[in-house]
Amino acid sequence: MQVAVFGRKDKNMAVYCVSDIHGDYDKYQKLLKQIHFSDFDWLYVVGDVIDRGKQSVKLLQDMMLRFNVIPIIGNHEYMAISCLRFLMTEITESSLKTISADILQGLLEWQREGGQETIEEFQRLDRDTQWDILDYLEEFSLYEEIQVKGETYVLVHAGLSNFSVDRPLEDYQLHEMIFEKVDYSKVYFPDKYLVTGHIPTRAIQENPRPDFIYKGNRHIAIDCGCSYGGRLGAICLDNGEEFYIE
Ligand SMILES: [Mn+2]
Repeated sequence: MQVAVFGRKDKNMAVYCVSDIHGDYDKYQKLLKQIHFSDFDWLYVVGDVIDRGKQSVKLLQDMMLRFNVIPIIGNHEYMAISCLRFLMTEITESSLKTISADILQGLLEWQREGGQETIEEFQRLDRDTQWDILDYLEEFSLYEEIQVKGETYVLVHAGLSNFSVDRPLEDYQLHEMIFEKVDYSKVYFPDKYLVTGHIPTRAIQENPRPDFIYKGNRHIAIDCGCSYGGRLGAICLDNGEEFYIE
């Protein structure tokens, strides 16, 4: 994957990261307003756009119209893709026979994790729009590596399982990047920052500020617990400024 380099062409542009919005369209819109998000800026959404909240589809539909909002896959998108792909195929006698235990298990798990709200919203769409949403989800990146003002950031939803500093990022499998939490007590890359969501910062032992962005050991953890009564947090990578929507 090519490393996007920012901060050279336009000194007014800024690069922001947010994660775990979980269908809270209103907080997302308030955030865009608070950061004065313009066509010169970039917003990386580091996974878990959907589920739990009531406006996941509305949120996706806004994101997909913006060339400068870059989505990275989270475990919730991964669950949704396999379930929606199944639900979109017509239920015929032959396909009913082929419902595997894996698919049923996947549907139950997605429902338990807050997928029901997303399914209900999805069902209200016409067929073409449903396919558009599914196509969009399938376009999410697995990770992004970017340079901002000379610093390098690796953006990945959950972490890097089976980590080795010499292992190229493109070598990691999906399940190694979206499920297991990172070890915040460990520095992964001595010369890069690891930007992750997935674990609300209130659950990070080393974090003195629950529900605020956590920085330490070259980690930047940005899930401020939006879907758990916390807040939506975002960081500007150009200057480290933090933004919060209550
Ligand atoms: Mn997650």
